[in-house]
Amino acid sequence: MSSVIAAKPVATTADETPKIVGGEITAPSQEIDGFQLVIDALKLNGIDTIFGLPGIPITDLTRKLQAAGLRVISFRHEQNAGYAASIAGFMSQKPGICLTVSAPGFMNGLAALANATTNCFPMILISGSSEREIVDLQQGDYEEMDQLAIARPHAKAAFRVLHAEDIGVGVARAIRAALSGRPGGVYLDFPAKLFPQTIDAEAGRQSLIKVVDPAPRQIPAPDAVQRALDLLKGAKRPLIILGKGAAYAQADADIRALVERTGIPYLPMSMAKGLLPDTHEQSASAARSYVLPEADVVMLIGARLNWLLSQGKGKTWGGKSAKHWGGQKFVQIDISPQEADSNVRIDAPVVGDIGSCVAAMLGAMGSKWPKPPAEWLGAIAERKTKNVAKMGESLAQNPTPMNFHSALNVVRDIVKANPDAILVNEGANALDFTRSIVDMYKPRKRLDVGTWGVMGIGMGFSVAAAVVSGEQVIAIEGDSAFGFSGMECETICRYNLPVCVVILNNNGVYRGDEVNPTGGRDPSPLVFVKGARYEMLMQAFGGVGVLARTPDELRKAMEEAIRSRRPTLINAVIDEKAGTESGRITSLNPAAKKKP
Ligand code: ADP
Ligand code: TPW
Repeated sequence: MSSVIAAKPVATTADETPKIVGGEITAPSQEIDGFQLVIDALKLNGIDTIFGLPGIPITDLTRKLQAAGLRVISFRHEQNAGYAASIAGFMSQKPGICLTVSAPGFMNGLAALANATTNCFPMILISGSSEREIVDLQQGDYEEMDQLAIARPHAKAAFRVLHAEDIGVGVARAIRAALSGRPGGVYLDFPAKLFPQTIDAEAGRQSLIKVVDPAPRQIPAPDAVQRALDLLKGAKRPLIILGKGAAYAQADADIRALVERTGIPYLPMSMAKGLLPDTHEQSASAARSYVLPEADVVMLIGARLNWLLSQGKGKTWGGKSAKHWGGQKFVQIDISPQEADSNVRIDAPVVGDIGSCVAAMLGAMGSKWPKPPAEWLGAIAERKTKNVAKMGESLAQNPTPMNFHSALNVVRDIVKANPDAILVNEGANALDFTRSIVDMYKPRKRLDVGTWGVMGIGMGFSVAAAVVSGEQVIAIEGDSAFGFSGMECETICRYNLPVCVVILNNNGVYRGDEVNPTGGRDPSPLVFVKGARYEMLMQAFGGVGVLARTPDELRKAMEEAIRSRRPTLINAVIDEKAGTESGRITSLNPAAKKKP
C-alpha cells in the first residue's frame, strides 16, 4: 500500500508524480482503481473504440474511457450499440466492445450478443451489474438481475470479475474467448463495486495481461488437405461456396488464388459477396438454382450448411424431397472441428483457420491442376447469360411509382462507381433484391442480417462501419427494418458520419396494401402510416433528408450524399404492391406451407 504522508490518499490513476493534496505533499500515489484497470486492460490489448450507452454504474467509465483517448460512441439504444460492436468485430478481427448498464441495458444488449455468437462475430458485452449480495438473495436492488446466468446460454463464454486484481485476467479471457477458434460473443460482468476498488498500483499493473496470439493459427492436417484435393480433382461438376467465415478470415488473396487456380465456379453467400468481385467470370451467382442441384462435389469455405443452404439437402440440392440428400460430396473448410456432419455427411473435413487451410491447399495442389470439364462450365455460362439478360430487362423498366428493381438499379450503379463504400442491408424484399441486383467488388463491403435474418442491425452496423473504416456507408433498408433502429439517425448526425440511408418505402412489412379483413378501425398488422416522411427524421437532427419518387431523384440524392459525406436519409417511395410476403423465404412461412 502507499505510504501516504498526507491525510488523504489520492489514487484513481497510477500516476506516480508527487501531488499536493489539501496543502500537503503526498508521496507518489501508488494506488489504482477498478476504472483505471479496466481502461488500461482494454488499451493494452489495442481496444480503441467502445460502443455503448451510459448510466449507473458505468457513466463514469464512459467519461474516463473518453478522457483516456478511446473513442466512445454513445447510442440511443443498447441493442444498436451491440450490433455496432459485433460488426466492428467482424470487420476488424478485434473484439467489438459494447458497454451497458445493468438489467434493462444489459437485456437490450443481449440480443446483439446472441446474434454475434450465432454469426461467429467476435464481440464482448461489458455490463455493469448490481450488488451480488443483494442480487443473490433477491432482495430487490436497483436494476437487480442475475446477468451472468442469463448471458451464459447466449454467449460463447461469460465471466464475472469481483476483485480489481482480476480485471486483467477477466479482460484477457474475454478477448481470447471472443477471437480464438470460432469467434463469438462473450459476456463480461463488472459489478458496480468493482470500479472504485483500489489496489496497489504496481500489483495492478502486473495483473494486466496483453493477450499473446489471441487467434492462434490452426494448421490443417496434411492428410485432410490431400483428401479434400483428391475429391475435388475427381469431380465432374465441382462448386465452391464462400461464406462469411471466409470474409472474416482476411485471406482474400489466397482465396482468390485458390478459386482461380482450380477454375471451379463459386457461389458467395450474402456477406461473402465481393470476396472476389461479383463480376468475376467464375461467379455462378446468376446460375445458383442450376449449380446447387447439379454439382457433384461442393467445397464449403467458412459457410455452414444451415437453413441458408437448405441444410445441404432437399430439392434445392436435387434431392427428391426436403428430407432427401442430393448425392453431392462435400469438402468443408472450417475452424470448428464440430461443424462437419451437422446436416449431411462431410466427406472431406479440413479443420483449421481458413488462411492456413487455403494456403495448404495451394501448396499441395501442384502446378498442374485440371480445369473442371468444359461441359460443366459451358452449361453454367449458358444459364448465366440467360438469367443476366432477364435481370437486365427487369432493371431497364421504369415504372411509376418505382419498384424494387428500378430503385436498386440506381444503387447498383452507385456502388459500382464507389466500390469502397460499405453496403448495409436489411428488410425482406429490400434484402433479397439488393443481394441479387447490387454487385459487390471488394471483400467485407456487404454487411447484412446474417444467420438469423434479424431486423434491427441497420443503423448500428452503419455507425460501426463508418467509424471503423472511415468509408462512405450506404444502408439499403426496408421501411419496417429501418424502424427497428431509426432513432440512431441522431447518433449518425451527432458523430457526423458519412452514412446515406435509403429507405425502400412501400408502406409496410413486406408490402403496404393489406387491409383489416373485418373492415374494423384498426389497420392490418402489416401496414404503416401511408406516405410516411422518414426523410424528416434525419432533418430533425441537422442531416439531409430527401424524398425521392423517381430513379433520377434517387440517383441525384445518392450522388450528393456521397459527394458531401453528410448524414443523409433518402425516402425512396416504392409501389406499395411491390414485394412478396417474407421475400424469398416465403416457403418457411407456416401460412404458406399449408397451401398446396
Ligand atoms: P454464411 O452465413 O456466410 O454461410 P456461416 O456464418 O454459416 O456463413 O459460417 C461461417 C463459418 O466460418 C462458421 O462455421 C465458422 O466456424 C467459420 N469460421 C469463422 N472464422 C473462421 C476462420 N478464421 N477460419 C476458419 N473458419 C472460420
Ligand atoms: C428482430 C420478421 C422479417 S423481414 C421483416 C420482418 C418484420 C420486415 C420486412 O419489411 P421491410 O422490407 O423491412 O419493409 P420489404 O422490402 O420486404 O418491404 N423481428 C426481428 N427480425 C425479423 N426477421 C422479424 C421480426 C421480419
